[in-house]
Amino acid sequence: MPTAEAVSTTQAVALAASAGLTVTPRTLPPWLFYDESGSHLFEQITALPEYYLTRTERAIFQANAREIISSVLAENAEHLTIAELGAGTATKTGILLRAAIARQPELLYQPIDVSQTCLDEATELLERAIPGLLVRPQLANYTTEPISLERPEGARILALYIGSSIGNFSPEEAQAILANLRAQLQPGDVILLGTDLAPSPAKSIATLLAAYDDAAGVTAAFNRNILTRLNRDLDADFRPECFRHVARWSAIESRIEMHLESQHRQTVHLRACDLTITFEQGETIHTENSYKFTQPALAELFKTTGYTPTKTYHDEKNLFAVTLATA
Ligand code: AVI
Repeated sequence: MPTAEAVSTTQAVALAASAGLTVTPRTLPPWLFYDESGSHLFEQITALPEYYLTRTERAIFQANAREIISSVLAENAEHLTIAELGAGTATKTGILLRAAIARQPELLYQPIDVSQTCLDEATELLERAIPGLLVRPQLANYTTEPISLERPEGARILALYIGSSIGNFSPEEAQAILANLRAQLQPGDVILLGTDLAPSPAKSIATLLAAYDDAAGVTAAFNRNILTRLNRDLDADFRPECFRHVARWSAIESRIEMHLESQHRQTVHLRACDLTITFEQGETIHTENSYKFTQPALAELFKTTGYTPTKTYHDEKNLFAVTLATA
């Protein structure tokens, strides 16, 4: 028998698919990417030569972790706790956790994620790898539910929102997420935000597009996997190979968009939703936005959500930014 969690996820998939596929333009929300094989494909994406985001952010952490931790502990703060929104398996976070443990014998790490599997994996892995680390995971959808952070006596909170995760939300949603987090913070607490940067003289649109349309076709498989998921969860009969992966740069919205384009006229049945949909040739399903930021846009985002940016770290090529901002 399916578990209660599986049943409610399937209901959410059915709701999302019937809402998004019956309107024009057709859309599917990006959280649908992350079933087991989608999560595995995303892991592969992060190691692709074209997908510079993950390795660039990791290199920024490696070069600056000590300074980042010191700046949070400045001004008489004796210790800190690290929280993380959308922690996933927290692979890059280890660099910051180790730098913090070098400054204090024990560290409370509070990862927040919608995936229990990711939280369990991160907890086991990190507690084994980093002596002195206490992981207290929180299963929550930080985009819609209020979060609650623990504060050991006298500790500062360093809240991480890294990996360009904020880029997958609309400007309004991004503001709501940061404001939701801000409500848990006190003056002196710090957020560390990892964002991908908009094209500039140093960063071409071609570089951006390649990151979302790699030569090996992993991102295309990741995009099409959303249809495979609907086939499984909703007893649908999509033929994913009949949809072309499309990545586009929208200068107006400052975002990469991912779409699936129907290669010919075709009819699809989603039996669990009692839905039949005909796609015309060239008709698209919009599956993801990935917003790219300029410095002024970032400054505005911090200002409207109640933070003061104090330092921005870049890679040499100005591809990616990691910004520290105080509450
Ligand atoms: C998870 N997120 C930050 C990725 C991004 O770059 O927007 C998702 C992704 N989509 C295609 N490739 C990677």
